[in-house]
Formats: sequence, structure tokens, C-alpha cells
Amino acid sequence: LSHLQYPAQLNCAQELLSKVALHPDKAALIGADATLSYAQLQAQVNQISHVLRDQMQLIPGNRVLLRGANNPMLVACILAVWQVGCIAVPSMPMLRSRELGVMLEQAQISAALCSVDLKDELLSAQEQHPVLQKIIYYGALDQNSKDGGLEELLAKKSTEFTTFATSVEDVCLIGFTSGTTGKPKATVHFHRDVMAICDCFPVSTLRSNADDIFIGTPPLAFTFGLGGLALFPLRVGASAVLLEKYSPETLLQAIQNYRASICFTAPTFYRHMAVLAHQFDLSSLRKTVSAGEALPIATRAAWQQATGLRMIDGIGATEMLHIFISAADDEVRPGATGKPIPGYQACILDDDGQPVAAGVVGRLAVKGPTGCRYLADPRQANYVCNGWNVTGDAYEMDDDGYFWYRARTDDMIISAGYNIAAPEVEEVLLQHPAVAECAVIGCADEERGQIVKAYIVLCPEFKGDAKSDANMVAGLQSYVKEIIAPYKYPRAIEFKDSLPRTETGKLQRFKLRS
Ligand code: 3UK
Repeated sequence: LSHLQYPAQLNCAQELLSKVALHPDKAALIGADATLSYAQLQAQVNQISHVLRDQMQLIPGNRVLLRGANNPMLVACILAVWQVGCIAVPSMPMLRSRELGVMLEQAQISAALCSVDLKDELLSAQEQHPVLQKIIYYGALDQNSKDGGLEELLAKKSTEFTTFATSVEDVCLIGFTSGTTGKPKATVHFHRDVMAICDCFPVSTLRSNADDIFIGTPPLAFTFGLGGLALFPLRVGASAVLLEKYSPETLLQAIQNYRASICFTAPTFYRHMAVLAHQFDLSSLRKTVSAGEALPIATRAAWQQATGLRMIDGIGATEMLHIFISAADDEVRPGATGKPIPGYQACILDDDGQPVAAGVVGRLAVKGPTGCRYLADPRQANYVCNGWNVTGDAYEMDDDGYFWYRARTDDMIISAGYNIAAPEVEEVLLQHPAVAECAVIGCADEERGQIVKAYIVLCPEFKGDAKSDANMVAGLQSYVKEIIAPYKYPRAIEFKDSLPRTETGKLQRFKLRS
């Protein structure tokens, strides 16, 4: 696609700030404490760039850790890191020093820009890992601190800065995978990859423009959030609302207050928001995007009933940087993720890497302007085979070229010789009025190899005692048997108050397995 051809010399920060000239006074980033206009954002990014060069003595190629909740300062810091030719390594706010230490070593991070409220864990990581040499903190610093807060330093800097002329294939971002299985992987991305994600999904599927107001929950340290809440809005000169803390209720409130038009969050969030939606004026919403894990049909239906909006489901991955299969509006087929977005190709492969026919479940493989490059990691060979990125998902393609999610490859349950996709059973359980959330796993069983086990969070009005629970188990089991093949029903059911999830909203089935 010709719009995905970029000049050999390009710095993505400069490209993303190029809308300043069009509307300097328009709000670019709206945070709880501060709103930055496009001109203010440009000035702040330039000032931070001077700090990176003068105080931190960084040179192009250095890796810089970024730590903070979603807010305008974090975005400005990321853009500044790019502008000086360094590599941004965003980190999830909740990470502990141990996990930070792994990142510091793996990505050889020498500097950090860190929100002061996340200082402690980073300091103890630094004690163990002296590879991290310089830290500058931002956010409400106490006046007597001798750390020299970022705000104080940048106030003395010029608001002009000459962007470092990076090549379009220079590395600008190392994204750590949120991972549902534990071991983090570091994915490497170029300046052109950042441009490509801004010029694919938002153009083909979101059709976003300067009048849009973006909002949502994914952390900026998760490429779903970085794209949806910072890069995509800046690319088209729109505004982004960045929320540091949120719940389904406060997100709805914020959509109403800011008259947001595009929302990014995970399926479970939409499920909770659907219940409360009638209390808010959501008439400004135009597009709602769900990603991170499979979107259950029941959740799509509940959201559509509550808001009249057809959800945009999209599968993305940290390795691919953002969404590569999706559908919007009339193209939506409930239950299917969609079709490869223009620029990407997808196919289904068998275990030997050969393409399978339509209607056969296999491994999802994709190719496009972005792709997986793990940093010094032998697992690269598992993800990229013959130029195809194999995402670890079991999918099926239909005759019309729609892709249907079945399971994570490792969430296929084999019980008495039957292949059962855990999400299919979850999907059915979620249609039952008593079920708020659920997770299905395979449990070792002498007779059947594995049995299907469901962990269920009941809706408050259905929570009961041991006797009513036993009735509920029987009721749920026969409910599943009526809707899908009876051999798929959960032979074991356990009620829980909550389910283990990653900070990005993904169910951690592996935690339930152990
Ligand atoms: C799963 C989905 C079914 C799938 C991500 C949008 O989730 C993102 O990246 P991660 O690296 O995880 C990738 C894996 O998550 N998944 C994501 N979306 C869907 N499964 N339907 C979906 N719609 O297993 C995939 O392999 O955390 C999502 C944009 C950027 C991202 N990084």
C-alpha cells in the first residue's frame, strides 16, 4: 500500500507532532490535572529532549525506561525519547522491582523517566541492577527533594529542539509482552512500525479524524493503549483523554463528560459497562474497540443493546505492535474477529506449517508492515516461520475470508479424545443470566485425560449457600449441554469471587491450572 511507504529518514515523534502547525491551540492530551494543547505538547517534548541530552547525557540508541500511569506527561516523555533518537521501554505501573530488574537486564536500560509515586520499586531494582545509571522523576515532587524533578529541569530549557534524524528502520520501541504465561519477551519496533500502525487500523477500520476524542483504559505500556490513546489520536490531530484511574462507572462518566467518540478497552470492561450504560449520556460515542482477548457474543450483544453501537473487535499482539484482523460497521460478523486489515495478510497453518482449507482449525499466521523481532531470544523461531508470524492462537477461516477465534493454542482441552476450545465453553456460560465472569480450563483426569472445569463468578443476585450452589451447578451444566455438544459441558464447576487477570485484562488460565 503506497501510504505505508515512508522516506528513508524519518523520526516518528516529529511525524506525530506535525499537526501542531494546523491547530496549535487545540487540546492534544487531556489529563486529570493538566491538558496540553498541540503547541504545549510540542514545547514540552522539546524541553524534555534537552533534559535527556544535557542532564542525562543520552545518545541515540540508549534505552530509556518509562514508568507512570496514563497521563500527558508520560506521552510527552515517550515522544521526547523518540525525538532524541533513543529507544522507549514503557513499563506497567504495577510491576515490582523483581520484574523491573528483568527488564533492565534484558533490554540493557541505562536511564529512566519515572513518575515519583512509582519510585520505590524502581530504586530497589536499580540497587540490584546498576545497568540503570540515571533516573529522573516527574510528578508532584516535594520541594526539598534534591532529585531535581523533571518539571523543574525542563522549565529552564528552550522550547525549540532539532529532532535527531533517525532512519526509518532505527529501533524506537521495546515492548514487553504482558504474557499470559509468565516469562516476559521483549519485542523490538522501528520508527516505521509506529507509523504503519497509525496508518493501518485507524484508516481502514476506525476511520478516525481530527474531530475525534479518544478515551479508554489500556495502559500506555501496553501497545494497545499506546496506539489507541496516544499515537492514533496524534497522527490525525485529534484529542485524547488519559485516565490515571478508572472503573467501568468512571469510564462511562468520563465518556459523557468529555463527549468522547472513540473508546478502547477490553471485553470484560464492556460487559460491566453495558449494565450501567443507561445511566449515562453516551451519544457522543461513535466507535468502541475491544481487544486483548476474545470478545464473547454475549458481551457484544449486551453492549449493542445498551448503546446501539456495534463493537469493533480486533486482534492485536505486542509482537505485531497493534491490531491486524478486525471489522467495523456492516462488515461485522458477530463471533468472528473479522478480516485482515488492508496491509496485512493472514492464513491458517497446520502443525507442519502448511496452509489448511477453509473451515479447519489451525494456527493463525499473519504478515504485514509490522512483525515480530524478539530481542536476543531463541523463541523468535517459534513466532516467525517462513516470514509468517504465528501468534499462538487457534483460529478458523470461513469461505468468505472471515477469521474466527477458537482458543489460545495452549487453551485447547483434550478430553476423552475430543478437542474442546476453552473460550467456546466460556462463551456459552456467559450467556447464562447468573454468570458475571468465567474461565474454563482442562483439569487432569484419570479416565478422560482432561476434564472441562469452569471457574465462575456469579452475578451478586445469584450468590447463595451450598444448596443453591449445587442447584446452580446442575443448572449451568444442563444449560451448556443444550447449546453446544454435550461432551463440552463443564464436569467440574467452582464458584469464585474474582478471576486472575493480567494488568491488560487478560484471563490468566494458567494460574487456575496450577
Ligand atoms: C490475544 C485476542 C482474541 C491473542 C494487543 C490489540 O492483546 C494484545 O497484545 P498481547 O501481546 O496479546 C496478544 C494475544 O492476545 N488477543 C488479543 N486480541 C484478541 N484474542 N480476540 C481478540 N480480539 O491470543 C493474541 O495472540 O498482550 C491487542 C492491540 C495491541 C496489542 N498488543
